[in-house]
Order: sequence, then structure tokens, then C-alpha cells
Amino acid sequence: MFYQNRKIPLYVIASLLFGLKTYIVYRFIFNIELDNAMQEIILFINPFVSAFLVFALSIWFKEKRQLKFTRYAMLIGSLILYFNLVFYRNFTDFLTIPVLFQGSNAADLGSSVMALIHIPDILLFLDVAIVWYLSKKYGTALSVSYHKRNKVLAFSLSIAFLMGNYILAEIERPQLLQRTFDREYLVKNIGIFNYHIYDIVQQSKSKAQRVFADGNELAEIEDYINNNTTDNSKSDMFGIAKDKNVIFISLESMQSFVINNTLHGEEITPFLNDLVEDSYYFENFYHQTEQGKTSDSEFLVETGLYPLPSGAVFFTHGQNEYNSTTEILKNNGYTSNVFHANNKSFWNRDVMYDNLGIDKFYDVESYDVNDENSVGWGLKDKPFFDQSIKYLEDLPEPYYSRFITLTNHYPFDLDPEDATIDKFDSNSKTLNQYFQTVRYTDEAIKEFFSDLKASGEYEDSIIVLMGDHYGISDFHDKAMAQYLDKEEITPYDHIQLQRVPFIIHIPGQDGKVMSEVAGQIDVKPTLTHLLGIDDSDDLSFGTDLFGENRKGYIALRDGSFISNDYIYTKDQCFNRSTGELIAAETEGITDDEHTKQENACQPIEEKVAKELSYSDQIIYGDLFRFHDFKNENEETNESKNESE
Ligand code: GP9
Ligand code: MN
Repeated sequence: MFYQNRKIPLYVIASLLFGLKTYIVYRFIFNIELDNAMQEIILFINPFVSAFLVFALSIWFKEKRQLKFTRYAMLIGSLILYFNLVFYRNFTDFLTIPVLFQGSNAADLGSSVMALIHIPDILLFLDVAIVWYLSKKYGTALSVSYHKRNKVLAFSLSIAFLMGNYILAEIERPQLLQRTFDREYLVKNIGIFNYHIYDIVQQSKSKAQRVFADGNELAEIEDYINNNTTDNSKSDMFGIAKDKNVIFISLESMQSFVINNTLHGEEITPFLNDLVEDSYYFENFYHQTEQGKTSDSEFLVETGLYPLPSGAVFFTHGQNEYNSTTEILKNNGYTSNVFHANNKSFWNRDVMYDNLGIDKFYDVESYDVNDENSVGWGLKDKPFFDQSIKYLEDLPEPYYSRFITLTNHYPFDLDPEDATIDKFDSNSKTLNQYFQTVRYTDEAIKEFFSDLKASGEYEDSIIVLMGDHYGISDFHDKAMAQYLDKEEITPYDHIQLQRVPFIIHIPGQDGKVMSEVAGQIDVKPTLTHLLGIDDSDDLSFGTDLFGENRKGYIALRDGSFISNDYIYTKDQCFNRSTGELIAAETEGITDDEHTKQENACQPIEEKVAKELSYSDQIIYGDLFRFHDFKNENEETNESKNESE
């Protein structure tokens, strides 16, 4: 018989069958988006890599056990895949440990689970049946008894395949594991099984930190916040926008250097330049995001806490207790929603938005997206706003609605017919194109403003615009220096380039240019202040931008800071207005220089480090579950208690 003469071991058969099945499920049942050939290749490779990794382990067992191991691994693997499939049919998302064990998602699924199971699904267990049958029929003829050397070889081979897969994935999506963009990306690149392992490791890490916290840490943090970052004074702006709708526009990758600036003698952002004339425009406003990019900026706005030094807090701590801007506004009569034409699981938004109390997320499903109206990351900003208006008009007022734009996203691709300014000419294609997509977004906002006016939404609203994070990284410093007409981009310039626009437009008011040092951490108290909401019991690290008693510095997530007088980064302390280096904190500096440095940056540097670590402690320990916020809504408390 074929098997007796030329044995194809069961673990190889299992790897091939299971790999093929997984691929078919990825490719034809999950709706995984593939943008290029590389992604196709990775998606094809990874099911076989994962399957081989598991089934090749069987060779370490005795011959009989090998078969048993293979059969059960096959069955368990198929069940995991199938559970994901059933979950996916309902939520277009993959299972995560928190979703599995707590929260409302799993409960929602319970009631509809029968509808999600289809009869032909039985075919997905065909390979299990085949392997089961073969192993029963041919028995140990299908097992192998390798020498130790060969076992090690097979194992090394499976690890080498895994590494190869990972390297390809890293090329395709740098920092895949650190940034944890999206579950779909992870599944697409490393496969569903490795994704589950990754998820388990991540969750256990944060669970352990949470378990050891008991809330005692909060007293000290509260003290710090009350003494340093709470400003109970009320400026004459307090309540100026009471009960108005809040339309908050997150400007993808928009940096301040494009505002009131020109390229080829033309304004880059003509509409925003006009808008800042009759708005409060904060020209020294810094983004404070890290790896979580857009989601980090949302986190800052919603919580007034700092995002984490690595990973995206939306992912790692999406189930924590927060006292969100949304919840505070909702307790003051607001409804809340987010408009963003991307898939809802990106940055774990679906889970996090629920947790923050957002009523409705108008994700990509709410939009008509086709080849003509999309570019790069998806729906272009103009049709995005255009299609959003109808939803906005129907919302119960007052509403707090956040819009997240997308076109001005790396790599800043744009259809030629949408480009209304010529590219820049430098060695950086990225920067060259950036000006065009920035201009496109500027035009989209202009159209949105006229639609808001035409639909009558404008009058009853305040419109807040904020850049989410930088768009042009250090990698393009040479081209950036060329554009800014500088010899080079120094560490001081680098910090100054982290400024993003922050514009508060209150219809009927003049506004003015505000020069104070400000950051995304300040958005929450500023908003509640304008809306006349008392948030004196909130625990967050920002201060009202119109208030008198500001903190006097803005901390960036890497410990750099901008104070009224200094800019500190990479162990260097600069004079903020001149950019002159005060003293480098290196060994061998003279005593005199050292004293200068100590008097200048060091006290703030210590404060910043302390503040960042307090914020991290709150998140890692999920400390707000030990605290009662006045504004907290009862429903959130109840559902939280259930899931404890
Ligand atoms: C994705 C969009 C862009 O939904 O917000 O994310 P980013 O890469 O900028 O964080
Ligand atoms: Mn972004």
C-alpha cells in the first residue's frame, strides 16, 4: 500500500490539510482586505507555517501518541477557527480573550448563535475527519520515529518558517507587534493562531498588573492631580457654549507647519487659514501620542490621561474603567457618536468606544465606499463628510460628534484629479505628496462647513479641529529642512514640529490666536469648561486652556517637554524662544553649566516623569474602578460590576 511503501507522515498530511483549510477560510470566508501581492503571499504562507509549527511537535511523542496528538490538535485547531468564524459572522471581528470572558459582545452573540451556524460549515471539519480516518486505518504506519537530530531539525525548520513569516510581515507592516494596529492586520500577517497566542500574552501581562493593584495608589495620585493639574477657577469663557452641539474634527496627520504657510507661493491650507482668523487658534499646541497614533489622540481627548509608552492603550486597556469626556457630556444631556469610514475593529475602536460610552460609531459600514470615491486608506474626506451630514442632521441635540478624517494619511496618495496644488520637489516622495493631501483635506473641511451651514447645524454648534499626530517623521528631515529653509532639523526643531493645529470655532465669536503652551491632554477640561460643565471631581492631567492656573508645561510621551521657557528633549535643554542650547546633560560639563541645566530643565523633567508614571499606574492598575466619579453614569457602573 502507498503508505507502507512511501510513508507520508501524518503530521505532514495534517499540516497540509489544515493549512489549506485555514487559507480557504481566510481568503474566502473572512473578509480580509488584501492591498498588494505581498499581502497575498503572506496570507497564503502563514496558515501552513502555523500548522507545521503545531503538528511538527507531534514527532517528539512516542509513535502511538503522535497520532493522538495530531488528531486532537487538528480538532482543537478547527474548533478555534470555527469559533472565530461564528464570531466573525456577527461582529466582523476576531475573538480576543477579554471579549471571550467578559463584556457584552459574547452575551450578544449567545442569543443569535444559532443563526450564525450554517449547515455547510460541516465541511470545515472534513480535514479532521480525514486525519481521524487515516490515523485509525493505517495506525502507526503514519507516525515517524526520527533520531533526536532529525527531531531538532524539524523543530528548527518550523521555527525558521515562523521567523520567515514574521520577517515578511515586518517588511509589509513595520512594528506589527509593538503597534498592534488591528486584529485583522495581525491575523492577516501572522495567522489566527499566533494572533491568539499574542493576545493571551498581552492580556496576561496587563491582567497581572491589574490584579496586584488595590486602589491605595490612588490617594497619592489624587493628591498630585489636585495640587498640580486642577484649575478650579472659571474664566469668562466658562459656559460660553453651554448646550451647544460639539462637532470635533480629528485632522489626520495634520501638523501646524502647514497653517499660514505657502508652497510655490500658494497657501497650503487656504480654508483653515481663514478659519483661524475667526476662531481660537492655539499655535503652540502639541500632540502627545505614541505608537497608538490616532487612537492615542482619541484617548487623550476622551480621558485626559497619557497614552502608554508602547502599544496602543485602546488595545491593551480597552476594558478599563475611565471617566470619559463622552460620559461626562452624556450626563449633561448630550448624545455622542463617532464618524470614521474605517473598519470598526481598527485600533479596537468597537470595544473601546463601547467602554467610553459612545452611543454610535458610524464606521465604514455606514458609508457607500467604492473605487471612485476612495484612495489610500479608504473613503476620501470629501465624500466622507458629504455622506455624514444626513446622519448628523438626524441626531438628537445636543450632540457630541467626533469626525476622523483619513485622506491625509501616510503615504499621502491622492488621485491626480483631486490635487489642486503642485507637489513639493525634494528627495522625499512622502513630503512632496503631503502638501497635496493636506490641501485636499482643507477643501473637504471647507465643503463640510458649507454643508453644516446649509443644513442649519452650524449655528447651534461649536466646531473643534485638532491634528491627531505628526505626518512627516524624522526619516524625512532632509526634505523638511529644505522646505523650512533650514540647514538641518535639530532636536529642538523636531519638538517644534510636533505641533498640530488646535482650533476652536464658536459661531458668532471672533476668537484670537492663543500662544500658550498647550497639548492634547488639555482638550478635555477645555471642552467641559466651554460647555459650562463642572468637572472638578475629574482625575486627569490637563488644564483648561482658557484658565489662569495652568501647569506651565506639556509633557510628550517620551519624557520630552515644552515649558513656557524651555524645551527639553534627548537630555538637552533648550531656550524655548531662541532654540539655543542651555546645557547638554552629558558627563564632563562644567559645574557652571550643570547648575544652569539644573535650574532650567531638571525640576520640570522630574515632574514630567512623575506625571507620566502616575498616568501609567492608573491605566496598568485600572485604578478608576476603585473611584467614584460624580459624573459616572449608573448604567456603566452596573455593567462594569457584572463583568468584574
Ligand atoms: C485608522 C486611522 C488612521 O482608522 O485612524 O490611523 P493611524 O495610522 O493614523 O493611527
Ligand atoms: Mn492618524
